[in-house]
Amino acid sequence: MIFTVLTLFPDIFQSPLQASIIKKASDKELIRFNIIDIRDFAGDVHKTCDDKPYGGGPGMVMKIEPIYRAMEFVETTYGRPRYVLLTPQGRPFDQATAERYGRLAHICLVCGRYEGVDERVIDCVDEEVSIGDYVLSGGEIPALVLIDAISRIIPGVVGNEGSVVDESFKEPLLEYPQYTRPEAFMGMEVPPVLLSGNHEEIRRWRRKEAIRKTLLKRPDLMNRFTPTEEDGRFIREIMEEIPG
Ligand code: 6GU
Repeated sequence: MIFTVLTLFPDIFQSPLQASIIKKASDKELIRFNIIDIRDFAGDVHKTCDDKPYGGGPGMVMKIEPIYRAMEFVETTYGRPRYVLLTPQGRPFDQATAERYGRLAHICLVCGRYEGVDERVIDCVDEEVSIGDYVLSGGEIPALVLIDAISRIIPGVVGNEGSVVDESFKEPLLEYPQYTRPEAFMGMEVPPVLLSGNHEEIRRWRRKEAIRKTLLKRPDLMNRFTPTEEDGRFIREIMEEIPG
């Protein structure tokens, strides 16, 4: 899969894409990055990419022309990708969206700046995405968030294929608690069931604790959860275990 990024700050992408899972995946050519500096497509000697808003008001607006020229360049080189503009006005990014993007051959992430882009850019892209309801200075960090979430869905990117399935929000539960050595640290002990070697008991414990964590920390996720008969028993047990 190809990730093209259109940005005024290509430097932001250097280290995050050269470490860990993403680095390994691009070494294996499972993913490929094409970080394009929008400024290279500015028409004037000053390489102007933003300007004052028509009608007045504070802040600067990203100009359409350099972005449009960069898109033309992308299309002559690779054909038309799916264009996604990163903006706080976009649809909230979630795991289902990551999975949909993971099936694309080529996605082009257009990084807007917080103050905004010329509205006509929005008409040129396929969709607008936000990563949450808070203010960031630009779409660069959101683009990296998408790249990470999408990459790990691509077969072969995450070493252990099983761990991808387990972490997936397909089952809208938080992960069960994990422990590793030592068995006891500063008086804090690993739950004995995990040392028992009884795989069925471990499975049941993990399932119940995943449900407990979700109920306590992210009760909103329970709306998308269809409990099995066993899950229903766990939920009732957890409710009875809560004091008061
Ligand atoms: Cl995609 N862009 C900006 N500038 N701020 C954001 C965002 C995107 N998502 C959340 N906040």
